[in-house]
Amino acid sequence: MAVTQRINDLNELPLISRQRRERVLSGIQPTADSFHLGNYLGAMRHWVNMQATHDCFCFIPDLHAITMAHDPAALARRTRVAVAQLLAVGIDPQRSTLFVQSHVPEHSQLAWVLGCITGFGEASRMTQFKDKSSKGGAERASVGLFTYPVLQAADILLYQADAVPVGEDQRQHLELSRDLAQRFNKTFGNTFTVPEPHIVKDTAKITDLQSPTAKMSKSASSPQGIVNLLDEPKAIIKKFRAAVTDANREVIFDPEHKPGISNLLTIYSSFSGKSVPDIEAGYAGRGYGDFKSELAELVVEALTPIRERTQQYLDDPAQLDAILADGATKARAVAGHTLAAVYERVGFLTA
Ligand code: ATP
Ligand code: LTN
Repeated sequence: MAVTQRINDLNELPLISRQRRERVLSGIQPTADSFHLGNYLGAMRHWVNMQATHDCFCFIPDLHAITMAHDPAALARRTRVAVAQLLAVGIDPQRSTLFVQSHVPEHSQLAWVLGCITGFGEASRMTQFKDKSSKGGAERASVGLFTYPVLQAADILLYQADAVPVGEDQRQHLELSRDLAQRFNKTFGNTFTVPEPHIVKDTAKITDLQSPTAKMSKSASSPQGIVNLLDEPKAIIKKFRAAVTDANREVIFDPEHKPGISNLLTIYSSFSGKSVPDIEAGYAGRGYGDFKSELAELVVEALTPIRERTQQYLDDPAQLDAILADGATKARAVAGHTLAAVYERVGFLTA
């Protein structure tokens, strides 16, 4: 296709349209056999709710999942389980575009271009890289782990996302995505929407039940501190009963002095829909025991249908594949459009 023809097409189909619904995009890595309460309350639940008002893109970043050493069979299994869990919590493939990152080659293609406008020093300041690379010795960290945030920027900018709902740990990566969008726009002409982070303060950092000042994380050392969406009721009850709490016996929200009980209160409030002061009032004078076991019951009640629905999706792999094929087609239509504009603007010849 002639270059002028392509430019005309781009003008007809503005990349950054003012008329469309606000677009949100987010992803969650397939790095465990189950997602956990932090992923659910900090991120996934917001994606589900935003489907009513936004044009949602929701994906599994499997390219990101190979930045650390991984087992190929586990990655394939976890990618399926990840998609099944997203469907089970309420991501609706009719309303949202649900896809797997590696099915859309434009992510890697845009990441290369963005990598060429990212400073080495800028990438070196990413705290997640510092944390993750220090675990195995910085020398042995992969270049992929280093450029991880650039690929993340490509994920976001390809879809012209207005907002990116994530937990607090992703704030710095979003800042980089914004910087790269602005830098590209300034250098090569207006091309990308500059995305806003959407971080819901109350649930932005759910902490580990065993170390209540650390983020609940798939890669945490002790499984006892992580409540998984796919845990059996018995395991959930056991983990809440053993949750580390604080010296006195009052159920009071005070993150600085009582991080354990405050984290449990946040979880309680999210699942019950009750405000923290109402919950505090309900447990006045009753101590931790009742509170913990009633919280465990609430969580079991909420997670049981999610676990059952996940299994139903896993039992029908053909349906899962069809959903993903459809999602990839929808995603590529948008991603291809942005990438064509980028290639044009940086001066690549039309193939
Ligand atoms: P890993 O340990 O493999 O880095 P993770 O458990 O931190 O994984 P991610 O896949 O990195 O999870 O994150 C998926 C989404 O869940 C992101 O939006 C992230 O901000 C959010 N998230 C992860 N952990 C928490 C948490 N403890 N509290 C709130 N949000 C969280
Ligand atoms: N780094 C993210 C996962 C991720 C992501 C994205 C989140 C990859 N690409 C794009 C939002 C938008 C994480 O949650 N650890």
